[in-house]
Amino acid sequence: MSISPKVRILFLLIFVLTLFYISSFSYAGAGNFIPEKVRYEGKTYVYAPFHSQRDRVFEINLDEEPGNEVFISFAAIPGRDSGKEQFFHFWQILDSGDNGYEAVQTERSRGLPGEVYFKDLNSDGEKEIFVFTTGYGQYLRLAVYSYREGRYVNIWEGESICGIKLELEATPPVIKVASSSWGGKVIDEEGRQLDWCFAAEPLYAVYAWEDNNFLYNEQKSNYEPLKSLR
Ligand SMILES: [Ca+2]
Ligand SMILES: [Ca+2]
Repeated sequence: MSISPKVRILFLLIFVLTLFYISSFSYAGAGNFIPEKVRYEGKTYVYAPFHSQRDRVFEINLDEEPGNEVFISFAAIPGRDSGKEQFFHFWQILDSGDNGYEAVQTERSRGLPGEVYFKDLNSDGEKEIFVFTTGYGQYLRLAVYSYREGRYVNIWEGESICGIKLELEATPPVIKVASSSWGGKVIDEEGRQLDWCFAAEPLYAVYAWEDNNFLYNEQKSNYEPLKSLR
């Protein structure tokens, strides 16, 4: 029995499309650590590959047990029945189990994670995690997570449109939240006194590592944030 060329082309087409279908669903981002789906607070979110350039994967030993854990962050959209195109940002900690790496903690983050740092500040053997995110309007946000009683909890969070400095090597480690120096007097190159200019050094509210958290430090600061932000 001979197969007509049209049928052959049809079978070839079905074969190629099947391969394409399988590959498009098995793609799971950087190093295959980024999941295709994530469950968070009872809802399913689907990985959004159009934001893959901002995926983050850090293989790092977070605790004192040998072997790396994996910290990942990525964007995902609500399951297809939500009818919304809104997307959310998540980070996860993966630990190696019997079936390879599995998520042991999933958190939704405000804004897209950028730089992430890890350092054990309270010497309990579990590294603290420092996640910088960018939000709408160029806001830079820093969230600090510490391992407390079995999971990472958010112990400090701050944001600023003027920047945030994280100085983990300082003694004690500090976070400096910048604020525009609106009332600052600035002397320009020709000796004129200006009320404010873009080149002025911003003011800083400084939070120093003390009592297992970053606490507002009046002596180190030249700017006092609202009490609700301390
Ligand atoms: Ca480990
Ligand atoms: Ca620690």
